[in-house]
Amino acid sequence: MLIVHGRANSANVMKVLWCLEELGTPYERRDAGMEHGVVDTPGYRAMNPNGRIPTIEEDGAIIWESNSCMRYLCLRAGGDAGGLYPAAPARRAGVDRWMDWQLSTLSPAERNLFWQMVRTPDATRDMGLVHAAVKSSAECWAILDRLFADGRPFLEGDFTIADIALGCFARRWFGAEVQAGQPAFPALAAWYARIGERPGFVKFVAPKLF
Ligand SMILES: N[C@@H](CCC(=O)N[C@@H](CS)C(=O)NCC(=O)O)C(=O)O
Repeated sequence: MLIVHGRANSANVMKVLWCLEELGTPYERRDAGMEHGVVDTPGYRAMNPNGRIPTIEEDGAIIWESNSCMRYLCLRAGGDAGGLYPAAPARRAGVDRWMDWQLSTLSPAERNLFWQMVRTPDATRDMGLVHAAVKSSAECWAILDRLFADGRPFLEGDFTIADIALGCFARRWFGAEVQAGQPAFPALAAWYARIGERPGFVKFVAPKLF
């Protein structure tokens, strides 16, 4: 049985759970991280020396880094994983670049928006950090808003794991929990509504952020 280690309210774990749902792959999830602990135990560190979540464990294979986890799930499904991870080099690289961009560019830009608005008590919230994060992440989301203005339904045309990776962080941008003067991005919002119809999003990403 494939095991996913990680609490379900982590955006990076959500990616993996949504991907598993798209693939129809059976799995077991075990809580780890934050109030659940586990990540600092020697056993967990032996699997994932970063002490971060998610980690996937299957038949001796250990995979961490959420985007690598999704790639693994698609590769083990075979072919192009029902279109989730296209096989043609240029199309696959097109998907990969958005996943790398999410990790390297979008997430650091957006991080304080989520942490300050959702995980920091009102009394200690630093609105300066919130506004800086709105500004820096708006620059990222504006790139996607311009991309979707050409009418494409998903990032690379058809729905792929790049939409999952970005969709989990779009949840923070559009979430009622983090409204803090963000600009409206109509083409981006239309994409967000499209991915919002997918059962994996409804089940794992749509619930209230905490
Ligand atoms: N780049 C990593 C980031 C992993 C990460 O930072 N995960 C967070 C949760 S989203 C974490 O482990 N937080 C510590 C904890 O939950 O104890 C990935 O994409 O998997």
